Amino acid sequence: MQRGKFITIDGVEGAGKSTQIDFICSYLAKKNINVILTREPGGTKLGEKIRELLLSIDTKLMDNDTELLLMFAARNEHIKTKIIPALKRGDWVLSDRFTDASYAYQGGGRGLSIERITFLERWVLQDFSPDVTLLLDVPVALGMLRIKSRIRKDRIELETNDFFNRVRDGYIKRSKQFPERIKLIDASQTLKETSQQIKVILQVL
Ligand code: T5A
Repeated sequence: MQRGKFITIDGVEGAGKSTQIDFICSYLAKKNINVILTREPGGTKLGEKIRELLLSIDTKLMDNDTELLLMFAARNEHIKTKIIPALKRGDWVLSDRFTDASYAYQGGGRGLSIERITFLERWVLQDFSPDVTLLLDVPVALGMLRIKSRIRKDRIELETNDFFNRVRDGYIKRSKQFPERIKLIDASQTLKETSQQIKVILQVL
């Protein structure tokens, strides 16, 4: 049985991940590829409970280290009980966000030490990594404009534009560090143009 491919999609708020996920799923379905759609934080029963804690505005004053550890606790469960078993079955897995988000949000946004994040990454992932990461890049102001009409914002969405600019810088830094895996996509283009950039990447996977 051939191992499935692991694709992750990431980016700042309002970059258009959810919208492009629909495109990717239908593209892969046309190729008769069975894809499991999942997300982080979350993706498992336990992980979804951790997601609630992480995103609820009731936990506004969460310590930054607690936030990082909860992200990795959910990720550990996600990888071991869902992602790796699916890949071993030969299914493809598409995750809405993954470890790069911890580097961008907790590293870039919160200013936590990159060494500490790398330590957790090695502990939880060992040598496991996505086959490809689609990084949807959009100026923060445009992303915010796209989600402006949302009535209820989660704990992280309530952060400042300065925070999200640091997150964006964190993602760009990651893409320069891992240019083979992380594909930078200009998501400020129209939906169709953005999908076209993604299609070109999927065609050679
Ligand atoms: N987090 C996560 C961490 O801090 N650390 C971690 O390790 C991890 C894994 C999770 C939160 O957790 C944080 C990051 C996040 O803050 P989430 O569920 O991923 O949250 O949710 P969001 O990032 O908030 O995702 P959004 O749903 O807000 O953004 P999307 O999915 O990028 O945007 P989408 O597709 O809903 O699009 C937003 C709007 O823009 C329009 C769409 O139609 C929609 O209305 N749009 C476009 N309009 C014009 N042109 C385009 N090209 C467009 N693309 C989308």
